[in-house]
Amino acid sequence: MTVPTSTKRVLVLGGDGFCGWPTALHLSAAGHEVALVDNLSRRNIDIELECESLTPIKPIGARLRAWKEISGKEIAFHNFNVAENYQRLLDLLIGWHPDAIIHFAEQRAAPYSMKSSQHKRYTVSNNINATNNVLAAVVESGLDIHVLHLGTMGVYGYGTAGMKIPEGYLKVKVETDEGKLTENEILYPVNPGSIYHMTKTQDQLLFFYYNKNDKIRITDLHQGIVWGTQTRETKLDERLINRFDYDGDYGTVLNRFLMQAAIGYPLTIHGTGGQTRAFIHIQDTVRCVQLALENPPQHGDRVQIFNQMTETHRVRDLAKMIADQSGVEVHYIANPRNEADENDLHVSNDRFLHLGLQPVRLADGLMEEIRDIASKYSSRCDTSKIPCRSAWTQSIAQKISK
Ligand code: NAD
Ligand code: USQ
Repeated sequence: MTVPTSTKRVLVLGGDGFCGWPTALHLSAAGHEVALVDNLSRRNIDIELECESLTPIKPIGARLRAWKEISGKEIAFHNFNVAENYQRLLDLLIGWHPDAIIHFAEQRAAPYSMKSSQHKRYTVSNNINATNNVLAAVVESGLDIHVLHLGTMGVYGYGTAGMKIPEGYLKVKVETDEGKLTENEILYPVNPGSIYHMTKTQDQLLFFYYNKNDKIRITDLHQGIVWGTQTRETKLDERLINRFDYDGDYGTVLNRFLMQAAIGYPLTIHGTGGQTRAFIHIQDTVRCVQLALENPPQHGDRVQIFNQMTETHRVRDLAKMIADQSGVEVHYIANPRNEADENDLHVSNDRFLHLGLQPVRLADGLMEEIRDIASKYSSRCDTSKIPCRSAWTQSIAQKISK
């Protein structure tokens, strides 16, 4: 285990989740002092959806005891709702003095956010209030805390305007009233594709404002679709195993395809499969967060935005790659989402590459993931939960029910 040059005290919000849990272990292993906050809402959503992680995740207490036994390191856990329990959050900051907060604590599934008006309203109030509470509490605490947030590539939409999507800011030329061209940099125009993605665009504005007004140091990580399950630390003991979502609401496309290949369930391509998306392995997620934590913005810097992704792929190409390796069938089905059938996507990710990220290549990890996770736990899969039933509009709902 490496010891960082400067050990930080890090509060991980959403630390029981798919990205938060392995990040917490990774930072703890790297020598940082880590505490978690989570209201276990994601585990409650499993109960609502009557579907569990494909991997047998342990309760948070058992996870933390196992980590203590294996690493000798203690991680504290606080169970409260960041979006609702402002005072508890503020007291924790004032009492514990973190150097950094890593904010994962949001409802993160686009299909779940589109299921009904109740799910839309929950996602908006949970995500936006959580982010605003974090920022307001940092200001009220008077502490110099670096805020890192997990945002999404989806804030940009998935078009390219003939250029690589830059890391957050777009250079523009504006014609003044006198007819002169002036140069400026603005936040890249947002184009969300779901209520969930829309909350992330609102988060961006909150960051912009609190950074401008209160000089909070903020890093916003615009992450692509995370694939894979395990990291170096979660592999150390089965009690540390990470979550693997495969259902129609929370399962993301590549992990779903890997699980479907493992059980011989035809791959479910929405529409033409021409959607191109950005991807990153969970091992690279935790490395990127560590790099961003250990390279904070300077005082007075604007919000730092990193594109946290390593590869782009078209959905039908992913399906072909997995079908070629596993022999599973591929099915084209009506798309429950309101999204472009085909798009190109070129993304700049130079900032993490310059900080030394060496990406895990998709082509190298797929079969290991099928063998070690998807096949191993396939008996836990409830195939009735695989179809994506959340429709973006009523007319799409009618179309897909035919
Ligand atoms: P997840 O649902 O597995 O984890 C989120 C955790 O936050 C859960 O444990 C949940 O219980 C907790 N939580 C939610 N609202 C809370 C609240 N109000 N108070 C306290 N705890 C709360 O999701 P994830 O996949 O780990 O995603 C984490 C973050 O990363 C999200 O913000 C998501 O938008 C972002 N992200 C995820 C992916 C991906 O592919 N999984 C890709 C890009 C960005
Ligand atoms: N898709 C299929 N078949 C499936 C499942 C999905 O074709 O069985 C398609 C979808 O229609 C979509 C694409 O695959 O075009 C990606 O869907 P996804 O569920 O893998 O990803 P998405 O909804 O975009 O959300 C996920 C995470 C979210 C994160 C986002 C990053 O759940 O938290 O913010 O990826 S990004 O996509 O870059 O915006």
